[in-house]
Parts: sequence; C-alpha cells; structure tokens
Amino acid sequence: MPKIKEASEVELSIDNPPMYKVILHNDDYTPMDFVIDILMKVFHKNLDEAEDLMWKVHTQGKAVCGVYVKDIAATKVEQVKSLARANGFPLLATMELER
Ligand code: TYC
Repeated sequence: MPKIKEASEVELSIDNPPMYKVILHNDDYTPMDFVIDILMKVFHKNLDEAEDLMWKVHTQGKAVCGVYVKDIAATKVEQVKSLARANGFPLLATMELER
C-alpha cells in the first residue's frame, strides 16, 4: 500500500519543488543575434546579460540559462525548439534536474 504523505512532506514539496536547469547548447549555424534574441524573449535577460550568455555558450559549448520548476523548464525548452525550427536553425536547449 502506498503511504499517505505526512503534512511536513507535502509542505516540503510545495515549498521546495525539484528544480531544473535549462541548458543552451552551441552549434555552428545559429546566428549570434538570433541566440541573443531568444535569451531576451524566452529567458527574460537584458541585452548585456544575453550577449554575455551567448558568448559563454559559443566559447564553452553550453551554459545554464535559468533554473525553473519542471513545467516551466519544459515550456522554455519547447519554445527554443519551436522558434529555432520555425527560423531554420538547429539551436538546442535541454533540461537537467538540479542536484
Ligand atoms: N556558434 C554560433 C555562431 O558562431 C553562435 C551560437 C551561440 C549558436 C550560442 C548557438 O547556443 C548557441 N554563429
């Protein structure tokens, strides 16, 4: 029989839900300006932050763009994919559980 959760466990899962990192990956084809635009529109970065993050991905291969609850992280991954494909670019975002 599955155990009924204690009130303290319910509170913990509401106050401390599992968080997911959204990771943007480098590629050789997506234009830098398009990536900056995505970082501003999808991840709500300002221009300076978006430029810095784009360069980090470009030089290091990937970077964390933000940390969100599961549904929000999944939506952002999907928004990146959909905007990228609609514009013919291979830009990729993935999500990963924060330890
Ligand atoms: N490397 C790409 C270029 O030189 C730019 C780029 C940056 C692509 C970040 C993807 O997540 C990315 N045009």
